[in-house]
Amino acid sequence: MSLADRVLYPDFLSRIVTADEAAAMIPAGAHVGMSGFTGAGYPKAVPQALARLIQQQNTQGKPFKIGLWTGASTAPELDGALAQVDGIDMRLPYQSDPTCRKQINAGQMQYVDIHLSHVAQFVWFGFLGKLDVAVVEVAGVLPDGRLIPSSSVGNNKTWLDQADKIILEVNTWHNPGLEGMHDIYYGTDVPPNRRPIQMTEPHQRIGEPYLRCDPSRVIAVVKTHQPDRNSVYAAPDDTSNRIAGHIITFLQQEVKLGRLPADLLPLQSGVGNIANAVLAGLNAGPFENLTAYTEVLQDGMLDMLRSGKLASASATALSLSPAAMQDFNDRIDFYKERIVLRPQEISNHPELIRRMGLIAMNGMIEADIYGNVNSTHIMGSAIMNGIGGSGDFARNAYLSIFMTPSLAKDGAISCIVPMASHVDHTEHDVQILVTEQGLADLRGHSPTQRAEIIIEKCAHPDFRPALRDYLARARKSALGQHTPHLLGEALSWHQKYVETGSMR
Ligand code: 0RQ
Repeated sequence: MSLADRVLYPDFLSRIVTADEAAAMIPAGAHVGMSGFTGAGYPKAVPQALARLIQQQNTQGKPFKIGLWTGASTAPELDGALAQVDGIDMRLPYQSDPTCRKQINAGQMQYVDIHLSHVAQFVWFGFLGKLDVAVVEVAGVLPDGRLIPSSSVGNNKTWLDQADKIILEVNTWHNPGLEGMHDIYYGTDVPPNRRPIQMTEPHQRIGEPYLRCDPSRVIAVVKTHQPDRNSVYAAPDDTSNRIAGHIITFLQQEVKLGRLPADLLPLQSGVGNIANAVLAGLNAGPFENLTAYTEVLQDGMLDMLRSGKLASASATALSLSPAAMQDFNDRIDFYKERIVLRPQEISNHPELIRRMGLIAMNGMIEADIYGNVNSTHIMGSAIMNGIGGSGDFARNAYLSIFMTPSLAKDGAISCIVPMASHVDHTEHDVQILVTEQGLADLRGHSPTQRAEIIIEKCAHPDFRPALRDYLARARKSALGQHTPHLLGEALSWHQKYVETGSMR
């Protein structure tokens, strides 16, 4: 399909340029808002052209860096390409790229890890400074200049509204059938002008299918024809199946107790292999007519939509394997009736999450015996990915579940530790912890009661004696007995790992 079939706004035809020409319009030091969320809907040609330009400038001794803002993680063509040429000064709000991660952890790139629902409002409030350029991938342009979003929405509405200059990447690889799947809400405002968001059901449409765009700020239109990153998920293994099993048994009990309806409440499922495996478990499980109000649609969600277990799903982005992407394209009309893609400020909105009463299920790196959860840092100092939307959901959900295998790195690390080496979700936001060993229901329990439950239900048997011993000694000698800790020892497991490569 040619670009002229996708760009129906006549004025834009004269603004079609190569990716290199478009990249040359981005000045050094600019704040650049790019589309992209969990490897979907990110610009592909312009960032790579910008990386080439930056490399050229660097070899001439002219350092060139940008501030890079996105929806969430992107892909090697964006984060990877720009990080490899040392072209990112400041990155926000979420990344999962190996080169970025390396640079951040080497102290060579500044990284501001922000709740994903906060990004748009931070920009309107002016907390992040002025947005100079938006580079946004779209699936097409309507005759009146409005834009058909592609495989993610993320912060694109905000970038288009706020940026001085706009570069559009029109990706002809995307299925034209995407048109109509999105719901872009234009009713948000800044305090004191905020009004309630009138949504009560996950599948409800409250906006319009297109992104608005002031054509006078569009400085370039670039063609791409490339698929998204589309990474493969690991097949569920014994550990993830056991985690899924514990969650399903727990949800069944909650239904029996009358604390959940038979078709549950809208599901939110985080990123990663474990989260995807839990969806596979739910697909084989007893619940029917489920809904999802989540951030990312993974393979597992498509499987559930096809089987009919899931009636509908709302998200801000797709994050599919190549096979699932193919299926999505083959049955786009089926999926379009059941999927709504929204801006991340709406998919992750605390007001809506609280009102609809979500069941939030997110991965974690470690939890401590009192239920504080670390989702982002290895050994308290090295970033893994970022908090993403996990905090938006965990604090406001009806049920907030965190899950992990009980061991990491071939058993060298216990994911249940005396004190978390970094805290993203405090004990107040964590209701349920799950490992393959079992499920700890922490609701209504004091810190010491929680510690006993977490150690017995979630810790690996190899590490239980040492955790019991720590708790027992802390109960004898800690300054306070509300949350007893041995301060000189609380992080010694991490220190031992740093020094010896094992917590054992
Ligand atoms: O590293 O691949 O180098 O071995 O962490 O761990 O077990 O593969 O788990 O893919 O589910 O990711 C928390 C990172 C889990 C993810 C996290 C190492 C482990 C491996 C990954 P290797 P697994 P998952 C909405 C929700 C924050 C954002 C979020 C995440 C790697 O879920 O980024 O929730 N969450 N967003 O070896 C040292 C430990 C470890 C450890 C695991 N205790 N110590 N290393 N690892 N536990 C979506 C968005 O917001 C976009």
